Amino acid sequence: MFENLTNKFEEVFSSLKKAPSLDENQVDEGLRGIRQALLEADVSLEVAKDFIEKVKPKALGQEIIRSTSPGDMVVKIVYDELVNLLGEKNNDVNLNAVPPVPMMLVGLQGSGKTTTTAKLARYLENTKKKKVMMVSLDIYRPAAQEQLKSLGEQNNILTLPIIEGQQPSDICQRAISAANLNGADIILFDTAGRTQIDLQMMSEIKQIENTIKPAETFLVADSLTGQVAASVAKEFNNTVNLSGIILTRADGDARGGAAVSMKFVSQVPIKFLGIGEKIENLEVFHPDRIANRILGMGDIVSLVEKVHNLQQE
Ligand SMILES: Nc1nc2c(ncn2[C@@H]2O[C@H](COP(=O)(O)OP(=O)(O)O)[C@@H](O)[C@H]2O)c(=O)[nH]1
Ligand SMILES: [Mg+2]
Repeated sequence: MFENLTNKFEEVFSSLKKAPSLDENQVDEGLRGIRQALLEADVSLEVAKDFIEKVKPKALGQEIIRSTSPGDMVVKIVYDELVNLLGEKNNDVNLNAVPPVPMMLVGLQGSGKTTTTAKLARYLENTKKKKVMMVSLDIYRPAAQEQLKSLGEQNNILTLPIIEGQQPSDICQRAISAANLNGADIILFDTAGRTQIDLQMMSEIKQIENTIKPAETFLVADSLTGQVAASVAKEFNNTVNLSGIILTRADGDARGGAAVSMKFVSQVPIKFLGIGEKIENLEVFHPDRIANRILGMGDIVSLVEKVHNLQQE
């Protein structure tokens, strides 16, 4: 992920770092390169503009330009702003509710909801040591409920038995009693998507939200759709109270624009990345580590220390 962005940033930074001193023109040129890199990654114009506006006055500060290592200091400023843009820190999954803790996954059709439901169940069982029950509310697509059932069977995760023809609100009620009976700590509700946002889907997920009162509502969004993913999140967040984004297909996304824009555009933080089709291919999203990866510098920590030392001098 982020290969393109990383290559561009490396280009910009290598010329900035080579310069023994920096003037305003050189900083400007570097910032133009960064802006271009963001736009090519399919970050929205608004996000790119805001980013540059935040970096610029800091990078042009006298203490930076006059320092002995101005290039490194600019890298540090860009790194800090990138961490901010990505969401500062990861807020862990909220388990702070009376069990069985309800959580729901929403999103467009094909975004990866059902696969991600199983990945998340695996994560919560392995990492949080919780017993999870998975429930499909996708009554529209043939075989959607069976898809979740077989993921459960393959991976030894509890699912709610299917009753044909039952409506989502009744399935929700049945799930809560079944989870209580089975001693499940968490219920994951996989919902039905549409190819595009429509009123019916929105009113259905709103109803589910009212019924189950989820501790977490995750939007599952396809990283490959770039800016669109971020605006889809914004729209969903107008209807339901999204608590986090799970960005899927990050494994195939060389551009990474969705990851970079998501928080800014939708106001919702990314909590996980889907990085493959397998059940274990779910990664907790840490903005600082991702910023590190984007800037392509394995040793940003030592760079930060170096800058810190320079500032002490
Ligand atoms: N490469 C990759 N494929 C994924 C990822 N997440 C889901 N998929 C695939 O996307 C397709 C649609 O997933 P599905 O869970 O059925 O989507 P849903 O319609 O939202 O429930 C399946 O073929 C999944 O294997 C991911 O993180 N990486
Ligand atoms: Mg599905």
